Amino acid sequence: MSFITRGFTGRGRERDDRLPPGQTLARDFPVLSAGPTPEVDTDEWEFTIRTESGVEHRWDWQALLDAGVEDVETDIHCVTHWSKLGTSWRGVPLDALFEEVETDAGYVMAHSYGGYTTNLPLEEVLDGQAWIAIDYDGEPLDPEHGGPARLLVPKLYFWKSAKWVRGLVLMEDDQPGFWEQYGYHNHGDPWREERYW
Ligand SMILES: Nc1nc2c(c(=O)[nH]1)N[C@H]1C(S)=C(S)[C@@H](COP(=O)(O)O)O[C@H]1N2
Ligand SMILES: [Mo]
Repeated sequence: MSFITRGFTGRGRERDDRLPPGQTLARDFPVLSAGPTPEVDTDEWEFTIRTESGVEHRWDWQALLDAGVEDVETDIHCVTHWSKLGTSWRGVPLDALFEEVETDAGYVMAHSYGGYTTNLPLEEVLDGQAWIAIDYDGEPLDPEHGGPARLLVPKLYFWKSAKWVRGLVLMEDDQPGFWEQYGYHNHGDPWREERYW
C-alpha cells in the first residue's frame, strides 16, 4: 500500500484525503485528446470483446443498455495533475458484459474509434472497477469527453479510461497501448504516482 499523507500540507491548507499525491482539484472538466473527436452515432455504435481464442462478443447500443446501466459516483485523476472528486456517471459495468465471455487471459487492450489504445490487467476492470460510461453529470456524455461511450476506470490515471471505446481485445501477454508506448507508466495507479516509466 502507498503511504497517504493526512491532515495538512506544508502550506497549512487542509488537504483532502481523497486527493492522491501530486494532484490538485480541477473545477472545470479539462479535455485531453490525442487527436480529433470521432463522430460516432449510437445507431452505428458497437462494442466488441474478442477473446484470446478469437471468439467475438458484440453489443449494439440497445444491447449495451439492456446489459444494465447503473449510477457511478467516483473520483477521477489525470496524470497531468488534475483530479475531480465525486463525479457522477451512468454506465454499464464491464462485469455485466463479461458474464458471457470465457477467457483465461490476464490483460485487455481497449480500442477506441479513432485508433487510441490502452492496456489494462483484466482483474482490474472486473468486480465493479470499470464501466462503459454513457452519461456524465446527468447528461449524455459529451463527444469531446468520449461520447457516446467511454471506458471509465477511476482507480487508474484517466488515460486508461479510453474515450469513444469500441472494444476490448483479451491478451495472454501484456502489451503497451498508445500512451504506454510513449513512456506513460504501464499500470498507472494514482496512489503510487505511477505516472511515467
Ligand atoms: N480515445 C481516446 N481516449 C482517451 C484519450 C485520447 O486521446 N483518446 N486521452 C486520455 C487521457 S490522456 C485523458 S487524461 C482522458 C481525458 O478525458 P477527458 O478529455 O474527458 O478529460 O482521456 C483519456 N482517453
Ligand atoms: Mo491524461
